[in-house]
Amino acid sequence: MKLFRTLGGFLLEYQGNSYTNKEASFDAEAWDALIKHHELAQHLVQLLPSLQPASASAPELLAPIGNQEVWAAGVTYYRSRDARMEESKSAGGGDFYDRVYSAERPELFFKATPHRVAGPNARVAIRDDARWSVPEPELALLVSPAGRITGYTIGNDMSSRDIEGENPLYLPQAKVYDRSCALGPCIFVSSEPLPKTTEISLEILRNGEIEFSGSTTLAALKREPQVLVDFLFRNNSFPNGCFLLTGTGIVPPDSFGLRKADEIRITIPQIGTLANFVA
Ligand code: DO4
Ligand code: MG
Repeated sequence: MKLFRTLGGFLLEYQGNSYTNKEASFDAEAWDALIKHHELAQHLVQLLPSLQPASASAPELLAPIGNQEVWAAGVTYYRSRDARMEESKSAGGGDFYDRVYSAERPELFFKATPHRVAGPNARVAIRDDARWSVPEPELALLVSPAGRITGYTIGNDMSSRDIEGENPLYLPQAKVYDRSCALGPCIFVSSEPLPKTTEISLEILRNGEIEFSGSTTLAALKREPQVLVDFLFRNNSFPNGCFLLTGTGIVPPDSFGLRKADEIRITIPQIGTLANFVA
């Protein structure tokens, strides 16, 4: 089951049919009330009789976020550990990445408030003071206020690699700025874990041509999603639930940096494709 947030409300794709709600106003609070449900899949099925068949025209999609915080896990794939050790070596930070990759406690960091999040087909940004920026294609978890994974979406953890590489203490500046995160195109609602064979793929297009592409699978994710969530919820509450990005396993080579007008496409087959343009 797929749940989309649209300009006029929401759209639910279920068993080959599309349904929509018809409420005079469907704002961020209404979206929160919907997606924070502890039994989201069951709740949506119960709503079906009150919904209308959706029209054939494609509605404008919004990021599937209301008032949730977005958090992120880091160095959960060997590829990310490797690239970051290399880029921070001269700053003396290389060892930290290796240690956090093998430690019991994961790296978790605050990524974005809703106003910093871009939706499908919207602009993501590179910082004006960064020389080297990359997208990080990541599986994003929708987590209920009680700490249960109720759905999945696609996340882009845009990162300024030169700023992070200069000093690990610059991480919040490398990671958190306007339009540094994208989410979408929908929430794939399921309380079942995604299979390890699930593929995450990235394509970056420049002037319509593929400039970089790469892929990985969830088999390369070192930590179980629920373990990441359990650490995040230690002494931390999320009244509207939250989104948690699970780390990147695709890092373009050092010779690659994003440029303005590049198109970023991230695909996870069960969820769809999240496309964004760099501004
Ligand atoms: O340690 C820095 C951030 C790591 C990260 O964002 C990732 O591995 O995806
Ligand atoms: Mg990341």
